[in-house]
Amino acid sequence: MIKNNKKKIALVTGSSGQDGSYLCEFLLKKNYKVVAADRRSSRDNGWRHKELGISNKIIYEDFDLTDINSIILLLKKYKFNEVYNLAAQSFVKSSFTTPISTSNVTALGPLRILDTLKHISPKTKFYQASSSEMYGKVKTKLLDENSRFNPRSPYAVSKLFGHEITNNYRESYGMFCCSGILFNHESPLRGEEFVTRKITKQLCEVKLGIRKHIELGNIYAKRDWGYAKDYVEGMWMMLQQKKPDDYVLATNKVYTVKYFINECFKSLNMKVMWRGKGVKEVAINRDTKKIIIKINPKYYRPAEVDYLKGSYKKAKRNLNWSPKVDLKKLIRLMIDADFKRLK
Ligand code: NAP
Ligand code: G4F
Repeated sequence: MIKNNKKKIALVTGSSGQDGSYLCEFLLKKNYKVVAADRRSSRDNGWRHKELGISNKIIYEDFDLTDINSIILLLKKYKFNEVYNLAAQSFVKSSFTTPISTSNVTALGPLRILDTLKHISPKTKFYQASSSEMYGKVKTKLLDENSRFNPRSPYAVSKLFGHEITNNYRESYGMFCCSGILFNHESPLRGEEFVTRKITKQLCEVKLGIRKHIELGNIYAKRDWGYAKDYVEGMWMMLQQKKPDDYVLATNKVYTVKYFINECFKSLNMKVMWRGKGVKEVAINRDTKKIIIKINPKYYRPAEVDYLKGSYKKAKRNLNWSPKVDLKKLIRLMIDADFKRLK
């Protein structure tokens, strides 16, 4: 078993994703030895790690959250101080078309790690990436650690299982397990299928004349959007506390997708007018008179989460965590990065 007496060793699952990449970067800065566990992918070429310049500082291990032996081997090979379980089928829309594989990864995945840790390394601290999607159809305007969960997608149901089983291992076996109930967080490293990055990238393409228009779904959904880099620091803070607990990380602010789009227009210096309603709603470029945003019902979901706004009061009180980047600044960061890549 590989130990390291000087440096702490952390395992990051889902390290190729948005949060995994920033978390690896953050832990390296904290002088951790970082083991990144990812499955072989024909799509991802490690672009995020390359952009952050961290590829040669990380130990990469082959791993799949559905493959119990890959988890056992990994947890036998290293004596981890901390395990961050960020791997998931994380795209809500896809969970409706692939509910069984989503549950296998997103619900049973954390259980596979927890149960293996219980047998092999029960003192290792464990972080589970829980989600504000678990609240689903909300009854209260401001959501916190005590609000009721009412999940609306196979993804959210799976995350709720992961959340509850993490609590169960903490209570039953005294393991140091924390769940971060994270509200939406975005960045220049966000996947292009998620609405914010889809908008920033595709609007930059429209601005540069590479694309004619964008097609979107429900632009009246409201989200609490923060900056991913702030949120990975919060994950680490949770595992540095004396006692394990669950925390909401959020910004306490809520905006519609349409508001996000309008802020992007401002940021890109584009003058636009909105016309029509429902599936006929469009955004028209005032100068060219061309339609640049259309609604396409194919982006609607069988069940929608209309509203999510979180309170980070407990994280502020216990961790001294608060979000540093507001929506305007976040949009600036995303648009600047997309422009730079496209040029
Ligand atoms: P992401 O960019 O989609 O990354 C997900 C990661 O999971 C990718 O590295 C992916 O690898 C990996 N993965 C998927 N299936 C796997 C499997 N079977 N075995 C091993 N790895 C697998 O997601 P993110 O935005 O960074 O989010 C990180 C975590 O936080 C996720 O669990 C997500 O559900 C949760 N979360 C995110 C937010 C948010 O707003 N970003 C909010 C709340 C919770 P591939 O590249 O091979 O697909
Ligand atoms: O960007 P989204 O796909 O994110 P969603 O569904 O809120 O999920 C994200 O945040 C969760 C935390 O609350 C995470 F757990 C999860 O892993 C993921 O990171 O969609 C945001 C909203 C939705 O209401 C969606 O219906 O935007 C709406 N939307 C409108 N048009 C669209 C589109 N979403 C996408 N992806 N693409 C569209 O064209």
